[in-house]
Amino acid sequence: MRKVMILNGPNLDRLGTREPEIYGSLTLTDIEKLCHQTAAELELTVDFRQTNEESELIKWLHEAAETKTFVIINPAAFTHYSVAIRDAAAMLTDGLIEVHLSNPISREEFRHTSLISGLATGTISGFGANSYVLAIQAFARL
Ligand code: CA2
Repeated sequence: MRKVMILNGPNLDRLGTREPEIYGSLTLTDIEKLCHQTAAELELTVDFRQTNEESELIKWLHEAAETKTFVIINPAAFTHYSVAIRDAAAMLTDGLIEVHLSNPISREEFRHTSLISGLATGTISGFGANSYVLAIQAFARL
C-alpha cells in the first residue's frame, strides 16, 4: 500500500475550541479519522502527525525525504514565514501537497504569502476538513 505522511503545524491541536466560522468545528482527531477513512477507501495508508515545534516538523520532513514518502502538509502559521520549513520541504523528492482549512488569500494580508506553495505539486485551501480529503484524493490520482 502506498503511504502518505500528513503533517500539521502549530496550534492545529487546538482545533474545535474556537473560531469555528473560520476553521470548522471538527477537532484534529476528527480530521485524522477522516483521513484514515479516506485513505483506506483508496487503498492508501496515512501517517498523521501534529507538532507545535518547528524543529520537530523539520525532522519529519527530513524523514520523509530520506524514506521517499509523499507529504501532505498544513504548516499552519509556519506557512507564512518559516524559511527553515521551506528549506526542509525543498529536500522532498516524492512530492508535496499543501493544505489549509481556511483560504488564507481571503484573509489578512500577512496570510497571503506562502513560502511552501512554490514547492508544492498543488495547494488545496478553504474547504475545511475536506481540504485534507481532497488532498488525499489528489495524491491517489498522481
Ligand atoms: O487555514 C489553515 O489551515 C491555516 O493553516 C491555519 C493556521 C493559520 O495560521 C494559517 O494562516 C491558515 C492556524 C492554525 C490554528 O488555528 C486554530 C484556530 C482556532 C482554534 C484552534 C486553532
